[in-house]
Amino acid sequence: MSNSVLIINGPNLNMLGNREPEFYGNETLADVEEKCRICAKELGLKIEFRQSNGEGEIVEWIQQSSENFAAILINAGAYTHTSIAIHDALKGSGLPVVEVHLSNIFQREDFRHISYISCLAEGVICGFGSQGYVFALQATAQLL
Ligand code: CA2
Repeated sequence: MSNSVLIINGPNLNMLGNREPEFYGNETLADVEEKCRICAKELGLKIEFRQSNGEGEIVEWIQQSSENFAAILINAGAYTHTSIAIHDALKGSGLPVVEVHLSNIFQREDFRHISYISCLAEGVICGFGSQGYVFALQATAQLL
């Protein structure tokens, strides 16, 4: 448990590889998961990799996370920019949080410049595509 990381992917990330490769690359979410599994093994971490399009489901996962995980790595997708519920759940979990985004949200529309997660995250990685998940796992390993 002390080396277990919950990786949460939010809405539409199940569509990766299908559209908008200029922002999100050509890899599918399964490819990103595989990359994380290889990296986690090297780092001695256990991962649980999940995706949901539902805000409530993500909140429930976070509420239950402290029982089984030592840290949360999250790409909350568009909920990053809207969800006080996910913010509150993350805060309540008491776990260290690392925020990741495939695209550089600061090069994009103004509404993507706001994150309700960044203020409680240990750190934020964005703009490096799927490699950002690897950087985020490395950072998480350091934190743990
Ligand atoms: O850059 C990121 O990782 C984002 O979290 C991705 C979200 C976006 O809303 C955030 O602002 C930044 C979008 C998830 C992927 O959406 C897709 C939609 C259609 C096709 C492929 C992916």
